[in-house]
Amino acid sequence: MNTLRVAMIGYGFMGAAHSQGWRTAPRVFDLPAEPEMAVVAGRNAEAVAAAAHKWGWAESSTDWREVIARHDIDVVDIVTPGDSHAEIAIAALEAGKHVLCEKPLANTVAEAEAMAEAAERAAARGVRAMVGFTYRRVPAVTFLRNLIAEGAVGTVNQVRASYRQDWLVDPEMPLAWRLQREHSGSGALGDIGAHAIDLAQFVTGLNIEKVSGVIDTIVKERPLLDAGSGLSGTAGTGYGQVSVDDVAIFTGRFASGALASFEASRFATGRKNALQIEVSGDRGALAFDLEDLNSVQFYDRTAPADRQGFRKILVTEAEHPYVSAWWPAGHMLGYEHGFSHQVKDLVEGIVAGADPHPSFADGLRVQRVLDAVERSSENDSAWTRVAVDVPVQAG
Ligand code: SOE
Repeated sequence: MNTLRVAMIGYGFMGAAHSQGWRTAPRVFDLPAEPEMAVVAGRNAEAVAAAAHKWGWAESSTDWREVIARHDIDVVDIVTPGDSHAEIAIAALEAGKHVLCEKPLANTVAEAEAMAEAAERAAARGVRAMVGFTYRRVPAVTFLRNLIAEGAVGTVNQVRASYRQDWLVDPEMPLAWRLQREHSGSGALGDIGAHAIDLAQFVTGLNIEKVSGVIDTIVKERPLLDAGSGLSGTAGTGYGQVSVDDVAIFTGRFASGALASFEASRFATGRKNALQIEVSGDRGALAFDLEDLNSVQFYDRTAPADRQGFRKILVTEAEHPYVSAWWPAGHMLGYEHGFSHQVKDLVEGIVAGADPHPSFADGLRVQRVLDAVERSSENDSAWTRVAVDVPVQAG
């Protein structure tokens, strides 16, 4: 069994989630290569050493450039804030390392374009690249996509996609990096709106061609971080400017002509992690809610009139995507399982010599939609075209 020695750059919330995926995937799936958790890199020597010990990485480092240059590293997994994605990913690809990069791909279209070009050059040398829109790998999401591809809803007329959280409703939540444009690129729009955009394009196989939207910042100043908070952002006393959006609301028009409505909010009081999508067609409809992630709701217009109604399909059968490797029917999966599925698909793609979805081209496509929403909001919510059509790669 050949091995794939992995280096993870970053060690925050996504570092914990990705580590769980690297640890668990080889214990659950019969992978064609064995990932080895070789080293995790971060800026604070003591903190990253503690993370390495806790999560099962063999070593820790404070120098990501040195890690990427090592000949004994095959894969680089980037879980840092978006302002370092481009520099790290391009250096890793040019060093011949396969790359998994967290979403959104970058903080700007220019960075995402450079990353997609680097990935294209690297692919010619057999080097793979993938962006971490992990919700594609919730079994219910892949199942929903497969049903749509089989024609279960018929022609897609409308899509409603939203991602609603409420962790910023408290005005005293401190000014962490996700609230600072120089680190995160945008706020709710890029952080969680990117998931809603990718989900809508992935499950329908359709490209968003133009958007009309508005973004807004509700709380414009927040307390600076306490020096010892351990959170990443600006420490100090007093308050600092929030430089990103709290809410993004926009309409999208697919190239097919179908219309979509989107919402990304960190002020949806009571909604904790509600990524939701509903796809409406002429033969039926399908819906998914991350807060009920083991099921889909299906409405079949072709059923006899007295039996039509949204019905819940529990996506826990062995026949459902990814499920057969886990537990018997009805034993449920959780948020963390998508990260094991992500590792499985990445390792299989590397060994097969095929870019696993979503590619950096898919990530660039999402970045262009994010950019178009911001330009629309700056232009009185005028319809704004998404810069370039990049085919949504079949997953
Ligand atoms: C925001 O709080 C966040 O952690 C996003 O950054 C993740 O991408 C999303 O999956 C969960 O919420």
